[in-house]
Amino acid sequence: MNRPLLLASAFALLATAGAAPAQQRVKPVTWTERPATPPVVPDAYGYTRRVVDIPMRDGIKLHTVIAIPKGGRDLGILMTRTPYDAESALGANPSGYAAPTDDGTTGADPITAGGYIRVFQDVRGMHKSQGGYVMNPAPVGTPFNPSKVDDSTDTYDTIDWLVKNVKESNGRVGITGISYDGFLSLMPLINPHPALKVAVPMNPMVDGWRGDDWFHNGAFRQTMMPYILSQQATAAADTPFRTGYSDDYEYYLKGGSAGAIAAATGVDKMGFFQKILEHPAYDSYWQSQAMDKVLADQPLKVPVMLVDGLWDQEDIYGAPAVYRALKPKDTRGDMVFLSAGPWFHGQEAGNGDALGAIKWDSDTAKWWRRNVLAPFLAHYLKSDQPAMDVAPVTIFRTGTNEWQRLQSWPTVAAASATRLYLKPGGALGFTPADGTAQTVDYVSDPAAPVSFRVRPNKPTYAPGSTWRQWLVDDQRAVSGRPDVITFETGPLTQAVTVAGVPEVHLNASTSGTDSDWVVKLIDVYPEGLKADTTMGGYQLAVSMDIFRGRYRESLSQAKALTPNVPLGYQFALPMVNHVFQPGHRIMVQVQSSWFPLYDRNPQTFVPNIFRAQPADYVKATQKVTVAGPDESFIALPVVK
Ligand code: PG9
Repeated sequence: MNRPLLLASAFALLATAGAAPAQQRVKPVTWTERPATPPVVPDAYGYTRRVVDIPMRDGIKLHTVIAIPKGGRDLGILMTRTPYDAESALGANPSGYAAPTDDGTTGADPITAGGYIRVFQDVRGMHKSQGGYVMNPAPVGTPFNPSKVDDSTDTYDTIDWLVKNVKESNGRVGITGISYDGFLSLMPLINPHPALKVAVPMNPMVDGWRGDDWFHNGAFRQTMMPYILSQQATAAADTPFRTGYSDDYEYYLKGGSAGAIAAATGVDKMGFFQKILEHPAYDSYWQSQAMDKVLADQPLKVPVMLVDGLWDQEDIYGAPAVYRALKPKDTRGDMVFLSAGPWFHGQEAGNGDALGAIKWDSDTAKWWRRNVLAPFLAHYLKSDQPAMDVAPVTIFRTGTNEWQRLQSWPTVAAASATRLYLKPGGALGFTPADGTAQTVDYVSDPAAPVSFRVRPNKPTYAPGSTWRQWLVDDQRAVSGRPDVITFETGPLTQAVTVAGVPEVHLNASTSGTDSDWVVKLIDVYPEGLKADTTMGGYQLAVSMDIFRGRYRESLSQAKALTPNVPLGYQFALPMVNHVFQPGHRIMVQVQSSWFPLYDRNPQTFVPNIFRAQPADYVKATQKVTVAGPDESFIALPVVK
């Protein structure tokens, strides 16, 4: 090495002598404990798993997990399509839903016990499937699906592949799923594949505006915004919505309008939220994809059993709505079935002996899986098509806690409902009040909205959240509030059985130019119950819902309310099958906010509540008519 270079090297060496030694480049380290090829692990529950990416008619491949009973042949296929990760859904337990009972018998779980080939598939754009993701995509041919594919065509193409490539199959395919997966069990009823023999949509999302996940009668379910972010930001659905608050009530109150919160959290960048923002009313966007409406226009080709939770906190509208739409088409009475249990969202797949504090004296979910779902699936999926003894309607009657097998539902048609009148002095009764018009008044303050649950309101899916039981919370939590008005009968001297859809006929004025009305039908337990003192005085809501006043004249066109003029509001409450026992009281509560589940009505009419400004939120004096010719009442489907 020549001198200058030597010196330069020496200086370079000296210059670095004091500093840490430069990162010395080393060869890639291949040291590992992972075997070169993954081991073949024994399958759980005696199933062989096969994972395939099935090409759809447009070439997009959908990730599909197939669990085949070992050594099985001539088996029915039961499939579930999902946005919630097929591989994790079909994890240890191949049924993907109800786990086999601890005692090892799987009779309680007809899916695993049924010996079916179980198939789970990621929908387009979610998890390991290719393609773009659209929330509950509208059917092909409707205004908001410009493409040639939807979940109906994807299911058709998947079934076609399965019956041609799964040699253990008997060529008979069923589809089932809860909630979003329930929506995905309805879509294939449009132009069904000939191998599709049965559909069992459980708690399906059917109409996102009328009464399922996104709005109820126009009031926005803003605590679903974290779900929108999670589902749409990435295919892995792994984007958290961190509020920094342990109480959603506090967070959403400080956040202002739902639109402001969306802008602050990135939710406003999600395509589905942008559609919600653009379609706050029940316009063609919502109506054209309401699955009860869509299927009402389709020929009835596949037997379907709608499964409903009477206290479904997420999709209480869907199953009854589709049943109502399809039943008239079922002229032979052997195509459309309804099951309804005392369940929260999806509880039919788990343990059904209680819901929150309410005990049902038996595991209603297990009974239903064993006595209804198992024979129903077997009849359509097994090669020998065993006979089944499943009634058109299997519904649990709470209060007496008994299953009913009925030929039709509801038992009491709306036309023959009995009027339950809201009366002065907080009275409630089946005879109208005497005298001229009177009102019961309260002040609704958007700065102090009525909490839908005891605070702190944990975020919906936070660890320890009891979200799924909120519909059976004791309403005494808010009964004492001055902005919750209460009407109550005396102790019943004989049972009152309600079987059908209660309909609210509220007459009320507001000093504002918009208003929400929440009406709750409640069973009040007697004090000092000998059997179970913890339930003394419990106020169990058997049916309740919200209506956004701006839509009173038209669901598709918001219109300002005339201040201080009594106006009529008519809307249905979720269906009921309940006995108010002697000694119990019937109660009705009325309020004008249900927060933070529903966004606040500013009570000033603005074109779009998502864009309401702080100054728009004003107190309003509400006056509910409780006597005279316009006395408010609930048309109650009382069994006489
Ligand atoms: N209720 C949930 C959901 C359904 C459809 C759309 C969005 C959310 C669910 O449990 O899947």
